[in-house]
Amino acid sequence: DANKLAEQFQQKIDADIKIEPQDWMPDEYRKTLIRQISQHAHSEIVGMLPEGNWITRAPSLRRKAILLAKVQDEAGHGLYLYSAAETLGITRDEMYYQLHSGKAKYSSIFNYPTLTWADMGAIGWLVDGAAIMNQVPLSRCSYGPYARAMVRICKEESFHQRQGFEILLTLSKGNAAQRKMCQDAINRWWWPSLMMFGPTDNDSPHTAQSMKWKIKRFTNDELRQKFVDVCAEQVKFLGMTLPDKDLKWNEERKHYDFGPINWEEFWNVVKGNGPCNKERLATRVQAWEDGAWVREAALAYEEKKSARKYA
Ligand code: FAQ
Repeated sequence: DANKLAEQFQQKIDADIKIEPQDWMPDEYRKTLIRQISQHAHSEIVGMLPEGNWITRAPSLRRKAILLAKVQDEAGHGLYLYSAAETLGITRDEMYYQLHSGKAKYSSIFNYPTLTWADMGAIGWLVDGAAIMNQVPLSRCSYGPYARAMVRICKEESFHQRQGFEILLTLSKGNAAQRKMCQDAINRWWWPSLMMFGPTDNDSPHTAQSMKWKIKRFTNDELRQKFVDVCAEQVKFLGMTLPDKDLKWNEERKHYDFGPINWEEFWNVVKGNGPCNKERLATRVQAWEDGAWVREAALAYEEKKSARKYA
């Protein structure tokens, strides 16, 4: 019966046995994964837009080629993740519909503008840095297809993170204007990056259950703290600072203390009222509509081909 199945399911999870698409799973487990994986996929797709803004304005051919490759990687991650979500019984069209109609969430971070070239560095260092901190544990999550997708994605994210740090390192050794640009980008991206980890554990409705199911291996606050600890050290190599007067090593906790996060700003962005929410969504919808003829042509070609086969 249902209770017995649920019990056996939890035993598998406790024994670190992966759950695969054909296995029995509780409805809520399936729903949670569809929610998280589709949001993650949407984030990769919308996440191409802030950087896409700089492809035509990259300062050199080398920088342009690297940025183009990075943005292409993100498209790949999105498609990979949509495939993982499809194994749970949702169609890609349904997920696209959810995104384009504004119903689906995607990471708050991609609703901020990219004002200067230094933002490409800050996104790589901080946004990809935060993404890796969150995604490495996901490669051990209980759902097989999601865990396996994370392995390759994390390898590529590590490269993205380094390229971002290298952009900032170059700027940090430049002239006064370049150093100022570098610090300004760090100042603007720091707090939104901390918000990527989600609300504090007390305000996170999904964390407790997702930890039990080993979808999450660490809580939002645990991952955020690890990220702060890493960045507080890395920023020293740039000779820059993080915009937090309360950032201070706590010898007792063996962690950095940090200042309060503006949760009002966070929820405001999540609800659709961030600086670029409307622009991002409109750009995605436009791209979808502009691509309609390609999808139609591909379908027509496929139909012709299969008609020929059976004629
Ligand atoms: N933005 O109870 P929790 C990338 C929502 S990296 C918007 O804590 P959960 C790579 C949450 O969905 C970015 N919404 O939820 C890249 C929930 O709403 P719901 C993507 C947020 O799921 C780099 C509600 O708040 N990474 O794309 C955010 O247990 C550079 C309550 O929250 C992933 O998606 C937020 N920041 O924990 C690309 C990683 N935080 O669904 C381009 C996978 C929370 O009830 C350039 N996801 N919410 O309506 C996760 O690990 C989790 O879903 C969390 C949230 C940790 C994000």
